[in-house]
Amino acid sequence: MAVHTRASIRPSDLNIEPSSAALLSGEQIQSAVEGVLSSTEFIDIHTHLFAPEFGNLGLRGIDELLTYHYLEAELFRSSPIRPEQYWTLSKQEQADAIWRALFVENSPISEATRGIVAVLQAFGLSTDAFDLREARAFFEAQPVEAHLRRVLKLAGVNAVVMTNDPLDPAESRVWENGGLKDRQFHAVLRLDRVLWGWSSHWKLLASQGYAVDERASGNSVNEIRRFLADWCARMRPLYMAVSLEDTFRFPDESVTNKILTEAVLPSCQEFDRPMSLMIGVRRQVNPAIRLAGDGVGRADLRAVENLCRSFPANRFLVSMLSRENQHELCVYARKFSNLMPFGCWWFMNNTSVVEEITRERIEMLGTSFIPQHSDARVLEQVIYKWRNTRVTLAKVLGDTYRSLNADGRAVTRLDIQRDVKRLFRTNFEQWTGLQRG
Ligand code: FIX
Ligand code: ZN
Repeated sequence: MAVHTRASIRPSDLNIEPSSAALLSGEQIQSAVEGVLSSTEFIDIHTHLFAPEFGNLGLRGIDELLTYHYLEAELFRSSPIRPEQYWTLSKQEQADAIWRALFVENSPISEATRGIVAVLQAFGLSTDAFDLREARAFFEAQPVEAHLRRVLKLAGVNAVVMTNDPLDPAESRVWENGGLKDRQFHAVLRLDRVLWGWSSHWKLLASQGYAVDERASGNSVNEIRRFLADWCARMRPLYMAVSLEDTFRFPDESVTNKILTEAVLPSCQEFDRPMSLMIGVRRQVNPAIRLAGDGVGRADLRAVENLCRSFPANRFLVSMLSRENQHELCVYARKFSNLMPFGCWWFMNNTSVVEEITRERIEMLGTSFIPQHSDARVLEQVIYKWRNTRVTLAKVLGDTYRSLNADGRAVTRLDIQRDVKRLFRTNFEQWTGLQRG
């Protein structure tokens, strides 16, 4: 009986480049994987970057890179400066202090300090200068628009998903005056202040004309849905999102649960938007160091189990902050097709952990997950965060395809292109309809 296999298909039948349909030998796999990873442009599904029309909300340049809260946390471990002293300094003085302590007086071997070195290298700047004059002059001289496109090209990213807070006055002004125009940037309706910050922020909705109250009682739920509908029309968000503490429980009697189940998830269904849950932060365990003061805690993933089961018509993009929650998340994703694990969030975004988690996810989910997002807060960070991801994925995917080859199935460049595209584009496009624009 004739068995039709890929070997029996002529590339000309599929109008494809003959070499990409060729079966790769074990030796050829690694360079094919690296080639495909470097030639595939990724979608960065979660960042804190802003399109040019948001002006100075978008951070870039050496002073912002160095005063990144990851580096501030490391400064206070390697310098006698006290947080209260540090906050009295100007941005430039803060950057100088961080450069001196972490790059001059110590070796920049942490993930975050190595990132700065990689960015300087990418622009041909010296990586071991005693001060920041050269770097400052370079970044100050970069025309905003051209620099933005160049950075995204260097990062191999052609679509950037922002984090947009409808209750942030500076952002609201932009949305109310023309909104987003840049075709490489996409919006997300971030609802932290509405969901877990309700008691402090409900008045903001009331001041915008929504008849809500502190307990979200009476007609508040309908008014919150009206608020979400108005912002969906204004922002055309790809998804709605919230970060939640490690203590998050579902179901419970909290206002957060009430707003989530009676307003947000029904609105997600109404507008066919996924809901992103980023779970496991312990907010402000050390308030003295501000943004750097958040910690991590292991969460009870039964909340995710209950949400996926109770809301089968909703799609959940889920990222867990604690390493101890990753295996459970993979198992739950095997149980619920409305659950998409994504990214190695924040304290997880270290090469050794990214490699471990990605191997586990491939073993348990194949290509049905989204491996990474940058979480970049400063533009140029996408350069090293995506370079690190490509290096790690080349290692993991290379091993995976060599194992498949050893199992008895050869792979082609086409297979690798399809899989990489699914991991870093198609999964997200299908869940958000990004392609449909
Ligand atoms: O909640 C989030 O989106 C987190 O990513 C941020 O709050 C966090 O400060 C961060 O920058 C992590 O990388
Ligand atoms: Zn983030």
